[in-house]
Amino acid sequence: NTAKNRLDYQPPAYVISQVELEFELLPSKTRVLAVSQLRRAEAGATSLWLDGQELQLISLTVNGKDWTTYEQRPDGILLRDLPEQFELCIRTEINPAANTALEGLYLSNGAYCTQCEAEGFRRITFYPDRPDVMAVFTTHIIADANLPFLLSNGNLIARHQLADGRVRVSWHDPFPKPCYLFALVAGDFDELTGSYITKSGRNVALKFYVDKGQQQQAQFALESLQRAMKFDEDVYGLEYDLDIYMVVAVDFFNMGAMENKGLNVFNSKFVLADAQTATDTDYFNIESIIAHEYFHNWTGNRVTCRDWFQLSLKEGLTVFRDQQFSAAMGSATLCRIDAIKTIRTAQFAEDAGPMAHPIRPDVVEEMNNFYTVTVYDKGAEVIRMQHTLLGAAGFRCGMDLYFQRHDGQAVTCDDFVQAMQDANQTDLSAFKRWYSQSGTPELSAILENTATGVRLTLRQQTAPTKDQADKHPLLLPLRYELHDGKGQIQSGLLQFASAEQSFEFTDLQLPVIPVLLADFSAPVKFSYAWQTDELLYLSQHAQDGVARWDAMQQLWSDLVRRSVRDGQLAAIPSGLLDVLGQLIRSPLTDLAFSAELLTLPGFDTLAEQYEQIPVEMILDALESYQQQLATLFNADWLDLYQRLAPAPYRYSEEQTGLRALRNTALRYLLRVTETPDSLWQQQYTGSDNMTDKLAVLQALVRAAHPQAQQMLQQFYLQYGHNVQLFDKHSALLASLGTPQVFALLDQAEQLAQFDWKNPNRVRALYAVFGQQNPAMFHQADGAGYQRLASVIGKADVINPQLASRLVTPLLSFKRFAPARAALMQQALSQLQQQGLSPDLTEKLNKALH
Ligand code: BAL
Ligand code: ZN
Repeated sequence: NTAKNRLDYQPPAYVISQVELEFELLPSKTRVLAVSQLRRAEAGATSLWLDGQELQLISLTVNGKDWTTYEQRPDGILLRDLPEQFELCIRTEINPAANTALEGLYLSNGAYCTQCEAEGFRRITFYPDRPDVMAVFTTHIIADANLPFLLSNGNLIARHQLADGRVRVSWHDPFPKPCYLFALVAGDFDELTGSYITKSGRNVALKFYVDKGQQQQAQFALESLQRAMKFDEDVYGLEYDLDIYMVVAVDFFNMGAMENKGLNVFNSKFVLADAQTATDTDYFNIESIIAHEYFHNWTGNRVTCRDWFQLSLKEGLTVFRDQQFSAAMGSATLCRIDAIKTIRTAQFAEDAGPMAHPIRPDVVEEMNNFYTVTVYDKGAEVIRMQHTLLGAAGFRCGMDLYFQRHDGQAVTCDDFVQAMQDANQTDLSAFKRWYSQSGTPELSAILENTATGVRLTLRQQTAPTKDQADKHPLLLPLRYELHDGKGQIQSGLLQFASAEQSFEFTDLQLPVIPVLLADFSAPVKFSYAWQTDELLYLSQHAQDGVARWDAMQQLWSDLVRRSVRDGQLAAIPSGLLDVLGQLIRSPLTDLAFSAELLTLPGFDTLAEQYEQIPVEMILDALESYQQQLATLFNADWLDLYQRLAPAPYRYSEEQTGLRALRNTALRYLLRVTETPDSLWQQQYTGSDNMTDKLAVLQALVRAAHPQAQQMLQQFYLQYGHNVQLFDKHSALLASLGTPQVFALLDQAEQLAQFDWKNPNRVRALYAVFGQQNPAMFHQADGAGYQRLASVIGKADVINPQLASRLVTPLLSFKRFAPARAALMQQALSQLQQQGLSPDLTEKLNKALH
């Protein structure tokens, strides 16, 4: 067991002021020279641990002398008898071509690139690979002239032609940084350039590097970056700090993107977009991820994490900031709905499974396993609650103080909350339990009349999780609306911090219809005994858009719950049909919001509401309800579809809304046999954009339409040469809810474009199969579990991070009925027979013991 504990933190024995790196790039024999200036930081220390993995050590000197007092181990070197101050010079050789784990320096389609977070730098050279060692980096890259772009962090300071024909370039990053923010890229790209003038008048060069021929597809990302830079100045007063900001798009990448100082590396699917290859959702994601990585320049890079247990310090905060940005660029309500879906599906599932952990974990074996929805998305909710409690102005004061105190430092989540507290002269100590407690709080409410008004009694409890038995009450900021049903509303913010507490409201008598979690003001499960007509009322009259949507979601989840309980489908109340009919016939001005109101909760959202997940019953109920809505409102759907005429494609809020609602109508229409094929065929062939084409395929797949497979094949033949579209084809295929999917997956693995070494290719098939195809993944004979387990076994040998992410849906086997749980467990146990990476080992040990 290699578990590390948060409380065991020790400051570094030596610190590094400067490091000079020189790379001589060759695919299987890259030479790395690292010259570091070290100084003792811990009194009396004479030894120093340097992390190192998969490195060939060539030489090691201290102050110019060969150093022999060291001990080499499989995971690094322990240097002994060190002076107080010294220059350490290490030469190593590495093999980028053999690096399929995609950590450290590797090759992506012939281009060299790096990924160092969390612990990839140790695969480049021996170094104290920990975020609290911050040094000024100078990087020299020597490569053949066929790699015209040689990039690293900071500013370009030199470029020379060497006598042997090679080129040597030098970069200097004046901002001290931990090695996880180091980056190097070398390749032949197309370059798209732009600029940004900061609020203090500095001109920043913006450069995007993409595969040849794709330059124009980076235009939207470039404009997104400019908007993000402006947003951070306007909202947080934060300006960019180097003369150049570079983004490189690569196809081989484990994550979405990486915020390396001045040189972001992106998964190409989050950079490249045009109407013919990207959907509205892709555009949204690109804008948000470009912003996320940019915002890290302050929240992550200028102020970084002391240790990896503090990951949410930068990730929770930066997700919150990118959510604020997306909300400002489009519809705040829709962005919020998106975020809520993530919490209610993946995050609640994580809390209820074997990997449950607080947003600031206490025990970690493999750090890569903690880049989770809990650290990121629940982490963002925890920041959002502070924003709610302190108000926008108070939160800004806290951020200002945080930067004033900690710029250039590696700090903790406690330091962040301290700054928030001090700037607002308030006490957040009760709130801080959100950082240390895992699990999903369950909140319930009762309303009763008193002599003077209404009493609201709240209760909260958090069930024990795999990692923590004892739970305590949390401070919940609750945005409420109390409706008297006649148009009077009392609204405000409650702070609820004990197991049970009552709040009195005067000038009010029951009946009162409550909204208690407007804007999802705390990441909890909330239950209240609403009547159907009360939810229908809220769906139309709640002031908060999220609450209106939530009322609709609640109506459906109540219906599904009753169907599950009674073993027969509960009838859709006529009032709900009236509201839906009204919406279809005359949608709200916000068309995208209307589309959300007309869409049932997904399987995953519903599943998280059951201790033991009744797979078939949820799927059957959802299927039946959607079929009913399709049939009952057939004429209205058609009418709606025909009224929403598309204009030439542009990515705009208005057009996105129109497409979302029109394609919602299409999904219902394709469930009805009377709908002529010409309707969807026309959309497929006639539309000028990928959003609408793909919507046809999605609708065919979801409706298990007889022509779904044939159309997928046609799509593949027409568009499969483009990797982004190849992945879209894979994802559609993997979500086919019929048993043919198994044979189709086999075929897809054989296609020329498929590559086990490319995480995008593998995820498009198997992350989708495991996470978005509940009917087939959970097929009763266990074929889905077997399939995923065998893929994971294969992937683990190539890329442990990829394998470890794919395993998530199998880990929660205890949530299912015994027969199914046994099949899932069996698939995991078989997998465990194989020698596994530390990544999978940690997860399987937790799940199976
Ligand atoms: N730091 C890893 C990628 C991201 O969260 O931006
Ligand atoms: Zn991030």
